[in-house]
Amino acid sequence: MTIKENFELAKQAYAKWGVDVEEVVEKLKNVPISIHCWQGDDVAGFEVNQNELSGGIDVTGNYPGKATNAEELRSDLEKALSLIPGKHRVNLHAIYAETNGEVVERDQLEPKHFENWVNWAKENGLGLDYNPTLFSHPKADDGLTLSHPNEEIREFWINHCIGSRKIGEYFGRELGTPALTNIWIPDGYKDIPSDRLTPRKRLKESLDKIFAVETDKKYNLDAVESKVFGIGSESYVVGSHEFYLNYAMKNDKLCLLDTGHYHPTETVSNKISSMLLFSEKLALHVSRPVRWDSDHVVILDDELKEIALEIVRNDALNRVIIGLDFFDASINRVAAWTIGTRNMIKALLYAMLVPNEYLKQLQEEGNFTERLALMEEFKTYPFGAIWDYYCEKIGVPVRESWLEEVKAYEQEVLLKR
Ligand code: RNT
Ligand code: ZN
Repeated sequence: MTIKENFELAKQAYAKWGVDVEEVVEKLKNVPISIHCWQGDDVAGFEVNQNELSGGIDVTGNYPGKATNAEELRSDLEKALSLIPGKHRVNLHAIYAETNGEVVERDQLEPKHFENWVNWAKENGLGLDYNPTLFSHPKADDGLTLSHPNEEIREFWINHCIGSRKIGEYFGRELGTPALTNIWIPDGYKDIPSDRLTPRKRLKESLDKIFAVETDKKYNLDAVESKVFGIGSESYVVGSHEFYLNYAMKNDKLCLLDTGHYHPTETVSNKISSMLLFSEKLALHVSRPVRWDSDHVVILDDELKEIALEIVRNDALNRVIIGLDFFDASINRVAAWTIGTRNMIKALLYAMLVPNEYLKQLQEEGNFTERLALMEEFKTYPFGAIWDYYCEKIGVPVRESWLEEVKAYEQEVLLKR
């Protein structure tokens, strides 16, 4: 049976439940995923004076072939993008600036240092997102940045964040799609603090200064990302969930929820509906924590499907900005991007193929037997046939055939580095 024949059969199975598969496929094409550039080089960046990765995050593995400069990283991204259906975005960090061998301090970075990225994004029809980098830097060595007791250090990072928002605005203006500029800081303490309030007060003041500078919302959207703990900040993180949730609500900023940044039995899928009731937009870092915030490659697990279902069934595809955040150096990095991003898209497709309105109705009627029965049955509906058809229609490799391309790229490009 051909992919098309399989698709036709599957289409009938879904049509029985009122799901218009052709419509779903058209809709899915327009959902962008923000692909994080940092999977390609283990969050190293290309600063002239490169610092070791810090901030309580860690990349393990030494798979050969990581990108060592911006051209290599773009080439690797292009390879991955050619294997991923749809039009997407690339998420950059300040450490990916191109300064022509010149040392440029982070608070001095300007749009011109990202010109190559912007030209490349234009050529490839991509949107860009951005992040100031408040780690892997001598001024972050104390584990404190925007909440540091030393005013000079705080000022440095405040200026970096202001400059970053201007770079985000530049991306948005050039590319005709607003950039999400997301602030994540590592600030926290290894051991039990004697004062939780003062650092949070300083973080609040720093953020106020950062956002006092206006950027155009048409081009730049500001987000803040919370965390529960990091390596070396096990006992206390200044920018906790409650901190940023309140800050974002009061100051009209976006909350960014990273799926690895909550207590182990808490799920981001269960937070989305509450967030959507109180803010217009919400941002995600979809990741996969294994026992800790380990940033494993995203797989098509129950939580990923549940996140997708919450976005789709609440009609929030235009309100939830979906970004990825994982970094695995123990496998081929182009494959890591491809696997994780294809899975995110697969999860959205899966969610779009469920008769969500009918299932909602069952719940309203108190018919929990049928709700459970159908939710379980839909798990084995022929969604793979629709996925294969989608890949074929868009012109990316079907099923595992993308792997051959990654293997060839590894031989021809990655292993020669
Ligand atoms: C760290 C945060 C943050 C980083 C990236 C590199 O725990 O998740 O988003 O992973 O900014
Ligand atoms: Zn994150």
